[in-house]
Amino acid sequence: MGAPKTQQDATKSSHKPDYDAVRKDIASIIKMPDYDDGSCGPVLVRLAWHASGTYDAETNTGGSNGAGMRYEAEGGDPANAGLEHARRFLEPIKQKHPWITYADLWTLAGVVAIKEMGGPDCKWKPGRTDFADESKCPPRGRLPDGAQAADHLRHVFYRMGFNDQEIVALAGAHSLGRCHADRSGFEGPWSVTPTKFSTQYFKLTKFKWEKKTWEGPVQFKNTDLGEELMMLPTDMALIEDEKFLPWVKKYAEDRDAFYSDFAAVFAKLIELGVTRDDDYESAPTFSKEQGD
Ligand code: ZEM
Repeated sequence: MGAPKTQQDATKSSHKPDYDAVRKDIASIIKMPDYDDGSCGPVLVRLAWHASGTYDAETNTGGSNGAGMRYEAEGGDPANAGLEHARRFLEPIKQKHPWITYADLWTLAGVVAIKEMGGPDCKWKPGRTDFADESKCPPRGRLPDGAQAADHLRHVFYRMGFNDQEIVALAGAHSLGRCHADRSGFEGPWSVTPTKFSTQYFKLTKFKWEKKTWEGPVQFKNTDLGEELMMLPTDMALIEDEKFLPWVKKYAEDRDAFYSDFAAVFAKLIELGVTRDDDYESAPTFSKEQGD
C-alpha cells in the first residue's frame, strides 16, 4: 500500500500523529549559528505569515491552506523572496514526519519559533491540506508592500478581516529578524535583539527616525542604541496615523497586553481560510505504514 498523500487519506488509518514530536524537531533547529543572527526563528515566522497573509475574506481564497508557496505561482512572488530558505530548513522535518502536510508544518513552525524566541503560546490546530497543483494558488500582489503607507496597510489587512488594533499587534513581529537587501531591497534589523520576541519594535517610537541615505528604497534609520536600526515606510505609518498610534503606545508600555493580543491575532492569522471536516479534530489518526 502506498503512503497516504493527504491528511484526509491518512485519517482513515489508525496511528495517531505525533504533533509534539514535530514541535520538538522544529524547536531543535531554531538556533542556527551559521544563519543570519544565529537563528532561523524569524524567517520561519515570516513563512507562516506569508503563507496566511494572502487571505481574501470576500472570496474566501488564499490563506495558509494549500501550501501554495511550493509552486512558482506563489513561491516565485517577489514578496516571498527569501522564504525558500525557511522551507529548506523545514524539509528534513517533513521527511521525518511525512504524514504532516506542508501547510500544517509551516504554520506550526511559526508558532514554535515564536515560543522558542521567548514569545507567547499561540493556539495552533492541524487539519490544513496541501494543494495537489498550483491552480488554487492565490494571485500575486496580496501581501503588503513595505514602501507604502497607512491606507495600503488598511486595504491589505481589512481584506483579511483584521482591525486597526490587530494590524498594530501583528506588526510587533518586526521585533524579530531583519530585512535583507537581496530579498526585499530593504536592509537591517528593527531591534537590537532580533532573535528575541519582545516589545522593542514599539519602544522604537520614542526615537527620531531619519531617511537613510543610500542607493536602496526609502527606509528610516536611528542609531541611538549604538547600532543602526531600521523602519520601513509602513512601520512609520503606524506612528504617523492617529488611529494606529494609541495601540503602538499601549504595546510599548504594556508587555502583557502585547503578548496576549499578539497570541490571539497570530492564531487568527494562521486560521484564515482554513476549513476542516466536522470530525477532523476528534480523530486525526494515521497509518504506521508511512513510517516516522
Ligand atoms: Zn514583515 N517584513 N511585514 N511581518 N516580517 C519583513 C521581514 C519580516 C512587512 C514587510 O514589508 C517586511 C508582518 C507584516 C509586514 C516578519 C513578520 C511579519 C521584511 C524584510 C519586509 C520588507 C524581508 C527580507 O528582506 O528578508 C510589511 C509591509 C508588513 C505589513 C504590516 C507580519 C504581520 C508579520 C508576522 C506576524 C518577520 C519575522 C520578518 C523577518 C524575517 C527574517 O528573515 O528575518
